[in-house]
Parts: sequence; structure tokens; C-alpha cells
Amino acid sequence: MLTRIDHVGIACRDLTEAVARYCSVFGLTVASREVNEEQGVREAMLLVATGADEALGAGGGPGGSYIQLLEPLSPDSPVGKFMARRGEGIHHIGYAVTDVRSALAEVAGSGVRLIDERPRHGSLGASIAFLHPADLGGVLTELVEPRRAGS
Ligand code: MC0
Repeated sequence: MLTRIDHVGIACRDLTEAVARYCSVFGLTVASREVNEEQGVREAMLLVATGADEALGAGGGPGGSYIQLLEPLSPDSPVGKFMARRGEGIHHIGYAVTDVRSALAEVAGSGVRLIDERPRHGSLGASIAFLHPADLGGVLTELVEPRRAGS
């Protein structure tokens, strides 16, 4: 079901400062910056690797892998609450899937609780859905169906 690790989501207090730090330490480039009101985050995707078989260039794309830096828009958002409890750090792992709706149906059949019964909008035009950390060893897990190239 999982085709690769799409991104690691990292909660930070100050997105500008975190982007500057990660770019300078690792020589990464920023693939996108977005505000996602529904999710309560301001975020940036930093390109780690392009997809091996997709030759998408420096802008990354559906086959890429990323570090996603997440700054909460408010203290009562998911990332805001997480940071109040645990401070900055790894917030979730996003795995790529080919078809998020069928992946959700398969996961539901295994008994793992779905946070999202239907896909929502994620970074870089992806369709995403979260799975509950309590059923996955304390790891908030995201299924990511990347935007198809050209769409
Ligand atoms: C909370 N918990 C976590 C966690 N957040 N455990 C692991 N990783 C996390 N990130 C745990 C708490 O420690 C607590 O455990 C329990 O969940 C309840 O915590 P809470 O603070 O009362 O929070 P809830 O229950 O209101 O919500 C938790 C839940 C929520 C995971 C359901 O944060 C959620 O719906 N997350 C999915 C949406 C999201 O995170 N969006 C932001 C990224 P104990 O053991 O003390 O009970 S959006 C994004 O990333 C998009 C833009 C994208 O990738 O494209």
C-alpha cells in the first residue's frame, strides 16, 4: 500500500527561522510555502530528493521526498496543541500511496482509527488523510496521494 516516505512533518515555533536553519545546515531548497487554514498551519516543503524515475528537476514533484516544517496558526490547532504538550519536534510521517481512498478503506478494515474518513487538501496539491497515533505506536500517520504530474 505504501510506495515511499513522502515527508516528515516537523513542528516549529518560527517557520522563517526553521526554514533558514534547515536550508543552511543541509543545503535544501524550498519547494513550496503554503498556508492551510483547514489544518491550522503555515508550512514549507523542503526538497530532500526528487523521484528516482520521474526526473522532475529542482522543483520536486509527485515522486519527491520532503521535510515539511509546520508552524501553528493558533494554539488550539493540532500543531499548536502538540507543541504546548511536547515542544518542537517530529509531528507526523507522511507515506505516499497510489490511491488514498482505497488505502483508507484497506486501513479501516485493519481496525486502525481513521482521523479523516475522506481525503482533504494537503501540500503541493496532494490528497491526504490522517490515521490515529494511538493505533500506530504513538506516531501520527498521514497517507498522501500526490498530485499527478500535469494535473
Ligand atoms: C496528539 N497526539 C499525538 C500527536 N498529536 N501523538 C503523536 N503525534 C502527534 N502529532 C496525542 C496526544 O499526545 C494525546 O495522547 C492524544 O493524541 C490527544 O491529544 P490532544 O492534544 O487532546 O489532541 P486531539 O485529540 O484533539 O487531537 C489529536 C489528533 C489531531 C491526532 C486527533 O491532532 C489531529 O486530528 N491531527 C491530524 C491533523 C493535523 O495534525 N494537521 C496538522 C498538519 P495521550 O496519550 O496523552 O492521550 S497538516 C499537514 O501536515 C498538511 C498540510 C500536509 O501534510 O499536507
